[in-house]
Amino acid sequence: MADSDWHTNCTLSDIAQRIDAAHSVVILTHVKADGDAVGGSLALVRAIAASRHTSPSGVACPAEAWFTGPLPLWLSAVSRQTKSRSIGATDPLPALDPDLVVIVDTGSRDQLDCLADWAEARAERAIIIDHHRSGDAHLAALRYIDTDAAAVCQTLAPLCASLVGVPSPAQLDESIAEALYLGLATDTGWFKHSNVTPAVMRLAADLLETGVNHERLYQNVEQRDRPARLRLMARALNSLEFALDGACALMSIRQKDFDETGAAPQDVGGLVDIPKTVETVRVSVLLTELGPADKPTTKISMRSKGGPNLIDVNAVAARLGGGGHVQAAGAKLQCPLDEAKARLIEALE
Ligand SMILES: [Mn+2]
Repeated sequence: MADSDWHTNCTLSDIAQRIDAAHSVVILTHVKADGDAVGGSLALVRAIAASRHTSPSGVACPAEAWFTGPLPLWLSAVSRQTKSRSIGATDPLPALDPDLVVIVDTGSRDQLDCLADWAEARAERAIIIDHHRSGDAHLAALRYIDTDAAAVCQTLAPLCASLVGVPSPAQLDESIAEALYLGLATDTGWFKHSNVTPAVMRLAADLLETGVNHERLYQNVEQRDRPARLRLMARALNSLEFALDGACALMSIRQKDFDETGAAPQDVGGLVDIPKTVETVRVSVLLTELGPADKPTTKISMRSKGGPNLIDVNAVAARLGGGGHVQAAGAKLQCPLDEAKARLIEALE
């Protein structure tokens, strides 16, 4: 469900004022947080802590980030003990009732997972900061949505600077800058995608000025695979097939591939991009079979290559009840993998 009120209704300085006035702030983001979600959440907690002259890892820190679903394997390498919690579907909700909720990198009720009801009940004191094209506006009274931003961290950078009282992100503390750089780098495919603009590169340069170590961050985030992930990658590549005269690459991962390789759901991340190296491929699709066997669900991830023949995968995903961005989108279908594949090909055609 997305609504027509999905647009900006406040300024970043309104948001900074609300944050400054709050005694306690909880930052929420989408389930299965990625680099932008984690980076944006950590950057805000650190900036709020810095603005109050407290430690972002201390008990006195007035802000904390809450995550749901599986967390990235690299989280501990970037978290620096910044105040956060991971909340599972069966966990009791935290007793903390903050006076401000900031939702970053999503505005979709479904994406808030087990915190959806909790967040919805606090919409009057919630702020959404996002860059996605659709969302549930009723989740927050204040919304700042910039669909031109490559990453939510691009929007959060000037907000963080304003919170800590510096004129430019180049003057931020390196720990805040690293979190922002993480979001900017990962949402642009480490500065490869079409969303890389002069403003993205200028912000990246400003963040590097603070002492962010690009190579260490890249190693921490992108070069820490377990061997099981490569075994899963081999299964995915082995399933590779082409449709639409080679313009569409399809890979399938079935439940038994997870079982037999020992790979975890988060090991799937990034596999969908691999077939884009084939010249004829305009869209690459990964279908993942999710359990249980009696109620099969298939997750579809799509990535499209830029250029004159661009396929808008957000539009394809929308036809299947999903969404995302022009070049990266997905959907979840309540059907077996082979049926999902047929429906997808039909939608692509
Ligand atoms: Mn993002």
